[in-house]
Amino acid sequence: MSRVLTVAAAQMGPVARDETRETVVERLLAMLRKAAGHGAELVVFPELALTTFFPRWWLDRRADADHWFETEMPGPATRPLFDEAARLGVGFSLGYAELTAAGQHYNSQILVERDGRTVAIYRKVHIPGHETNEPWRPFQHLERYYFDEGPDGFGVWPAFGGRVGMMICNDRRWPETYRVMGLQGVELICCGYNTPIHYAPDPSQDALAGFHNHLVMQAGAYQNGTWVVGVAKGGIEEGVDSLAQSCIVAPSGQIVAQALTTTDEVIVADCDLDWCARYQKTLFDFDRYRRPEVYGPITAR
Ligand code: CDV
Repeated sequence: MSRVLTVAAAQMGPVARDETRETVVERLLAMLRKAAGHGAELVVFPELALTTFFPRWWLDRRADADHWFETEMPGPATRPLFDEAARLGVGFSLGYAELTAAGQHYNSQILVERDGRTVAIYRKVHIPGHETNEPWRPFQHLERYYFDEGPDGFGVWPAFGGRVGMMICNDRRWPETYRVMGLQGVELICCGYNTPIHYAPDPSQDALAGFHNHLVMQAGAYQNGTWVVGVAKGGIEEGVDSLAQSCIVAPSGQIVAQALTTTDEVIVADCDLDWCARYQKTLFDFDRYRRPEVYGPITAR
């Protein structure tokens, strides 16, 4: 049986601070339908897709930010996306801010199968930025103030006829992210991101933002023999220019589809999941060649 999965990356342009969830979901629906028209079976949306990237602003009372968070998924505003996806028989992965019943705040990404079943919720492991507000700081990125660290690590789930994992934005820069999933036989990783192009702590990196974005996802794909779908919320959002360049990367490390704009844009690729074994069972045969006894420094504190 063929294991060619048609996957879409649904890149978003900016979401304004005052944009409602309903308006955003209309944009997501338009891209979902377009992707379905191209035969997509899985549509990957960006990190924090439902709102503007609110961790760029400090609020004295953290609870005042709770309106950016979803307390149920789907909730009233997101239900139309779930219903339409199930009607079309298309699965999706969606990034959003999650507030749990226990009061935990996570930067999360849900994976939903083609029949509407929730496969998993991934909670971001590597949270960048600061937990306090010091006005002298050049880099105002407060993810660590608003979000708790995801406690579950990197899972891999049987879904879409293969083995699917998730990571969010900063996770994609860490080789450990891919390797933990690679050791579980991952075949496709969904990754949403919001990446400001100007990196104030070291502006020499600004010109390399696009290069680094592709470098890490292409290397992670190749070194673990997996498809990687990287999806941006790009463009100038509330004055912050953010990287677009969404792409779909093959297990060979080659980019097979890439967004050309910085706005809402759908790109599609046929992802042959059997391609993964060609890399996972040859040069990177973990069972034969791995040397965990010499990797101690990776896990030592
Ligand atoms: N949302 C992110 O995790 N963004 C980081 C920025 C802050 C460097 C990233 O790695 O793209």
